[in-house]
Amino acid sequence: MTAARVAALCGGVGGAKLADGLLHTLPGDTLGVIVNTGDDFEHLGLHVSPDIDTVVYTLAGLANPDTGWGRRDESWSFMAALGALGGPTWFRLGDGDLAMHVERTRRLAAGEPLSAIVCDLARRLGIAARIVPMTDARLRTRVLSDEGAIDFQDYFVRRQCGPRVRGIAFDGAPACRPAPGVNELLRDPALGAIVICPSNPYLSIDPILAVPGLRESLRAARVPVVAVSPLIAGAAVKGPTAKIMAELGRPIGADEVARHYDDLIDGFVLDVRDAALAATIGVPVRLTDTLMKTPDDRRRVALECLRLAHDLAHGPSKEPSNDGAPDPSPDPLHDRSPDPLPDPLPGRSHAPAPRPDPMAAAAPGGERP
Ligand code: FO1
Repeated sequence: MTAARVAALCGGVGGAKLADGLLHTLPGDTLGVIVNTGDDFEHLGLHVSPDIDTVVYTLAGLANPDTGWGRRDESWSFMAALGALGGPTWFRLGDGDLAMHVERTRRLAAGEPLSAIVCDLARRLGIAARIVPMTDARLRTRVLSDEGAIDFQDYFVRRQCGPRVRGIAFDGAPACRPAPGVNELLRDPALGAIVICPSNPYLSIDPILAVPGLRESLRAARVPVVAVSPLIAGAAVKGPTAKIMAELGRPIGADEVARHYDDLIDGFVLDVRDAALAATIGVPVRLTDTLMKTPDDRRRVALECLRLAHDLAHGPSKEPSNDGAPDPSPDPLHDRSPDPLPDPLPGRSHAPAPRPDPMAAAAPGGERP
């Protein structure tokens, strides 16, 4: 069987953990990660790309295990010195992390596109996956709150997600194009699956989908698109997903997240604690413990995504899910009732044409071959 490529759409901490699980489950250089840059901002004269850096540090094994963002074994001399001078310290840049922002800013000022810089820095840090910013252009997420429009990092870090959210805007989106590499990943003939990581759907995945053409590329992909729930029993593992759902007047639950991706996904990975919701989700569901505390957890969730994608493309595999629960979708390709997609994409998910198998050469629970 061909070892298929997998493309993942990813935000910060939670998404990066699954990307790491995929990296350590898939063979060789078969993973591509399309990352949100709506959180990027200019701070202290530097271009900061928080989600890109979280993914880079996580896949390089350099991430701070306590925060999920920034670098492990970090020192904070710069922040202390800046604070002593009366400079802004609400957004903490560690000494090692600072090098990333300085170097990226230098290369951007010299005219290199963000995608080329990220690709090179990831290679230098020994990352086998392809990490691609969603766009090289300027798209900025802004939170429309009861206190007015707030820049993303002001909302998320400085205001600790306090203001009540009325809506979310993606400034600059209409003028953006997908970065080089994005469409190549999504249209790769060797692609076997697309995974939407358990990132905040409104703040982290929607900005990616707001890049013109990207949603259409996803819908046109002739491979299964599977999403992983960022909610467990109505609560986010980290971050304000549930709070934002409440403030936007949406029901709070994993089933609502699946509905949010309604026109895009062919399958959904749901936490075992939410098993009762499975019947209300309009696409085949795979149950597992989605909490990713350890590297094994990351690989387990990754494997469940790949198994679901495999089943969607080729029919159910014989392997049981890790939680031992019966497969809730014994024949997912013929079990979509009612079909949530008008299926504008003839052949998608149901295409008889052989596809690369995302399970081929996956390393269940083991190290990368
Ligand atoms: N998040 C915080 O909550 N506080 C910080 O001081 C902070 C600094 C920071 C520095 C570099 C970086 O790449 C990320 C950083 N983050 C910080 C995380 C980040 O701003 C958010 O988690 C994401 O934008 C949301 O995904």
